[in-house]
Amino acid sequence: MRALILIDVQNDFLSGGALAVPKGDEVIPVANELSKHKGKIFDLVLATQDYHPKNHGSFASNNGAAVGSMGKLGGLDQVMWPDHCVQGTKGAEFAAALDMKPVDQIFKKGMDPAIDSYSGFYDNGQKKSTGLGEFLKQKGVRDLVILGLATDYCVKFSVLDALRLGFDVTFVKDASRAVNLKPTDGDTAIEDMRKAGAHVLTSAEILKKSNR
Ligand code: VGL
Ligand code: ZN
Repeated sequence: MRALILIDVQNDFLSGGALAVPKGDEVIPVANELSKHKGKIFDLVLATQDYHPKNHGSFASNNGAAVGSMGKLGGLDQVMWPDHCVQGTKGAEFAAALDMKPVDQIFKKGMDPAIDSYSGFYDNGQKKSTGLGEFLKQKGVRDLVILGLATDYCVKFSVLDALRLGFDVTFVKDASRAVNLKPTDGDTAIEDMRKAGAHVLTSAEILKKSNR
């Protein structure tokens, strides 16, 4: 069983959004192309949604801090982000151009104001599960193909948790974009994922390998 996982393809991470990822919009057509193959290459298509209360501790505005500075949250180092993906706002919604019809289930994260949650599996303290890992195991899924936003945060931490949980993980290079607070962050994240055991492929390579 193989699942395609779309990480945080939400308005606030797209152009014009509160935490716009450079070229983030470019992941949408690639995600749509891959999710068309549900029932063939992929048995399941899942999505994660960053979904913060407006008092979330990762927001610079709630800490009297400068956006992009470093602070602490839940005893961990924490980037101070602009307010983003606030529950009930347009920015938290999935991109209008993202095809949600193939999506079987959505896993929300980042709801606890006292800790951030980059990974789609666990919060940053690895304390609370979103239910994604349990859901996948229960469905008998062993292989994961992961894409979305952002390469150097939520995608990377989702891939690393998935590997730790024992899944075979493929990261889709052309279907992900990085925040790049430092210009090399995206490339470093890809190296970290590769070193941890992820396959790094393009969407074309995935389609070709599956002969479709
Ligand atoms: C993300 C920063 C803060 C992400 C979420 O989806 O990569 N990055 N919240
Ligand atoms: Zn967030």
